[in-house]
Amino acid sequence: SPPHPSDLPHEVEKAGQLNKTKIAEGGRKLRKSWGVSWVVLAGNSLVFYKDLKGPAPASWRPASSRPESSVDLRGAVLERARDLSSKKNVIHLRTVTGNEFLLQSDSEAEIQDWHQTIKGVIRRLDRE
Ligand code: I3S
Repeated sequence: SPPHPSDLPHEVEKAGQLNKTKIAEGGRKLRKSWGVSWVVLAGNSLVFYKDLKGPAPASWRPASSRPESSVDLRGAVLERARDLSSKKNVIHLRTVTGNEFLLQSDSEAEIQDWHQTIKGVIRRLDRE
């Protein structure tokens, strides 16, 4: 069975629902495919879970769901996406391995908060 959140080694800094698309893999451009994900920022990673059908879970981690993927934030670059999407409130994340993601929220305040919080983790890792 999946670990209970309290058994996990890292504290969750932020979690929530975002629209997400991967736009590059290892530096190779991918065709966009937007979808809804549960995104969890914990430790040095951004972790993506499949969206749940139905109401939002009470806890940050959808019960009995395994992460779809996880991104190592060490050396990553995060910017507001200017010309990469017609959508509003989009951030662009590029990892050292050349994987690139767009994350989008209908709420400008939410995407600003994600931007600042993820930036904080990247800066902390840069100083280590
Ligand atoms: O950057 P693009 O290629 O204009 O991205 C759009 C397309 O991926 C489109 O899919 P199809 O080309 O398969 O029809 C998506 O539906 C759009 O959402 C993408 O643009 P936005 O601006 O929404 O990121």
